[in-house]
Amino acid sequence: HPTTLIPYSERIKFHTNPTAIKILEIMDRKKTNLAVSVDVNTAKEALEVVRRVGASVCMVKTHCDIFEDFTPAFIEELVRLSKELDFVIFEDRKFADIGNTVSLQYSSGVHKIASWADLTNAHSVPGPGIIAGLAKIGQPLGRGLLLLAEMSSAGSLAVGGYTEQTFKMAQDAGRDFVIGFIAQDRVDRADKIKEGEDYLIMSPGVGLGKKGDSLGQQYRTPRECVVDSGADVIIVGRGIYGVEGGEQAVRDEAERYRQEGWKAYEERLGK
Ligand code: 5BU
Repeated sequence: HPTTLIPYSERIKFHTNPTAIKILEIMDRKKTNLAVSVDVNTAKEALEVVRRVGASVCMVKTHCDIFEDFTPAFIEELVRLSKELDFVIFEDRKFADIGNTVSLQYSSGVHKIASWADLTNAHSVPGPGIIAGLAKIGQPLGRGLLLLAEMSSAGSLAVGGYTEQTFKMAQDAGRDFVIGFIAQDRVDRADKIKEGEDYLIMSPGVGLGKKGDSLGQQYRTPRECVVDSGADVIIVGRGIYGVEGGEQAVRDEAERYRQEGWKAYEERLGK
């Protein structure tokens, strides 16, 4: 796939969205294509994980509705850390409703996601109105959107024609807000992308140990994702924050995944 042969830094020129540009700049500057997912029960623990892994990542991924102690103060600290440690914040909200509803869910309620998350994502199942509804809120703020073209879980229905039409929906929406996909492969197929288009492919379901969990999650190694499947960003949750051995072990594990992901990226560039 042609995109996978271009260094992250040289892909900046294909983008107009400020969040896409920021992600590529950070990846190049910190030599990392690692995103850590902090799916712990409390905001307090999440901040502890972020302080440990922040230096090794280009992105921190949240599910803010998991935290039982969610407050605006948590967001303030997370945003402060994102500046201090140089990463973007991705709220993995997986919006899935009509445009009007998602624009309210994105801007309002307890979480006010658009006010702090650089990046969020959406299912394509409702049709292009979901992109328009989110863009109305997020685009003026410079936020970015990923569409869910595939999932890492066993038996996912986001395959084949669904995946292809999700790609087409992103392409039709233009390049200013939709910056890429959550996927397991290069869903922006070489025969479908147009001159000057560049999409970021982010893959969850990454682990160096286990091959899955008891609830359908499936893991591949960083090398399988980045070299074999052409992913640009690898997303790791339990493989990093769940490691036994305390604070230093989490730091070390994040660094191990960063190195694995970067080594795979260099291999794919032919370095
Ligand atoms: P894990 O602990 O590395 O299995 O966590 C993976 C994270 O990525 C978790 O937050 C999921 O909600 C998220 N995820 C995923 O695992 N697979 C997908 O296809 C998508 C998101 Br989309």
